[in-house]
Amino acid sequence: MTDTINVDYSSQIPNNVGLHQDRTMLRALEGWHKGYLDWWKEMGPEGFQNSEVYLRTAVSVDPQGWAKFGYVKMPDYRWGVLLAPQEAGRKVNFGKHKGEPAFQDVPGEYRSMLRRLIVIQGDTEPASVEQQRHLGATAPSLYDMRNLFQVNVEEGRHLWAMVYLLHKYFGRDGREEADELLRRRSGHAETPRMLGAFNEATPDWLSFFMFTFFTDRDGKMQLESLAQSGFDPLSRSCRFMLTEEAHHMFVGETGVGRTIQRTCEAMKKAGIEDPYDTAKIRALGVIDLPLIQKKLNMHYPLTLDLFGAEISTNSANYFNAGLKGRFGENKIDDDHQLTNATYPVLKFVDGKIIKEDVPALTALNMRLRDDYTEDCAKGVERWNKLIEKEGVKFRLELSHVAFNRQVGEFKDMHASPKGIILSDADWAAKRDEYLPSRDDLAFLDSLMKPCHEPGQYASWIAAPKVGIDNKPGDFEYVKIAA
Ligand code: BYC
Repeated sequence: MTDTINVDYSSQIPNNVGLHQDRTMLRALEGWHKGYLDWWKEMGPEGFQNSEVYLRTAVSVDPQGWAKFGYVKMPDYRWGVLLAPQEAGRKVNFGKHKGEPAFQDVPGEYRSMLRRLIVIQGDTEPASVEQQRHLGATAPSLYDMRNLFQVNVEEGRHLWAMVYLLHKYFGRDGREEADELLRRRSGHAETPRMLGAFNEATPDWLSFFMFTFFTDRDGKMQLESLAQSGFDPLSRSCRFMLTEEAHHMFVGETGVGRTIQRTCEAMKKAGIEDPYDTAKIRALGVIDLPLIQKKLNMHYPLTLDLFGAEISTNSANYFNAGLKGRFGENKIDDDHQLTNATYPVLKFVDGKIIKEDVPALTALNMRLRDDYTEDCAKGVERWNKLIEKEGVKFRLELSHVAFNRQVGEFKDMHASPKGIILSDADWAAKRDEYLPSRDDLAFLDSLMKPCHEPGQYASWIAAPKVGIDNKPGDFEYVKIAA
């Protein structure tokens, strides 16, 4: 019988889905594994592939103890296929099949829709690894380097999770899609990744932290919605992925938080009160708060774009079919079919931003985006608390949803971060006040010097409050020369 809690490590692909009982499937996945390792070597973290990294590996799907920590060389990481245990009697909880038993196989009529959702989700995972591949060389500490690699190997595992679904449930075209996931490349002119934000560069560590705060949080929202899926294997995959995702957002939130902390402390020590006295602040080797705001202004809208158009028949179809629900679907008190419900959507009409009620079924992207914004705002407030505590007069803010958008209602207009509509000329004149300028990026680049001594941190970032797995401050998280 398949043990669905503990992971079988006897085959090349650790799993709790009984792969040893399905030789054909195991062979197909082993074939894909070769291509995956080639991709990892070519597009995964640059350098450090022979270093011993103190990583956690999922060994069980039991929430009480699912991971173990130990030194691993990244190419030897055991990327497994792990699904949360099946819930007996689970039903489809929303859409037109509400109340029917959850789908254990792919419903024929929804095959292409479901495949598309799985492929889009899968595509983001290797994309992020590709985006972050150069960062090891400029890690501000061994602690941060280890966190980067942890995030990378787990995104690799999330790719595995989607590839398993494609192989298991979509036959030949699923296998072809799985191969394509290894062929596309972030930022490539001919074969780019599927969604906008995943083709952007991650040139420095502040970008990495902003990405893991903002974009991994989109991951959380999308995975939460897919975890509601009536297609049970997708739901079970996403539920387990969410367990790992929490650490990624922690890396982002504490990474930006530690950057803020260091800046405020350095300002205080130097007797600088004005947060806009950027020349003096930068001379201290720390990142001024207005530049942190500009980076936020860059990453938040890029991530808002990942929610798709405000009004989307695709999202209505996913919901009706019972394939993708809302954030916290099972906790929402309504008919879960949205028969007569409406939802307020922001639109750009006749040169003005207006709010309009539309059928809730078509506004599901907008609703998820609103839930996302609420979650982001709480994190930004936690950063503001740090600044306040240090006595610096500055507040970070989320930009208006109309600011700097490439997808949806606001893609063909310009607005300031406060939501004031701007002419093209005004935008061109003000752009560098809102977003990192060339000089800002050159300054950030100048700070990106590696710091590889255990317990030491680059000038611009504070040490973490606690170590990973409660390790002491001078723990050697990466044995670089191993
Ligand atoms: N870039 O009807 P619409 C994560 C396309 S992150 C380029 O609004 P829909 C992670 C769209 O494909 C989470 N194109 O689309 C984080 C469509 O094209 P077609 C990833 C875009 O389907 C960090 C057209 O525009 N998971 O896990 O309602 C590290 C019309 O759009 C974009 C998911 O996203 C874009 N940003 O909404 C690692 C979940 N947006 O059909 C990992 C699965 C839209 O006209 N995906 N388009 O050719 C979905 O649920 C939906 O596909 C989307 C888009 C929410 C992405």
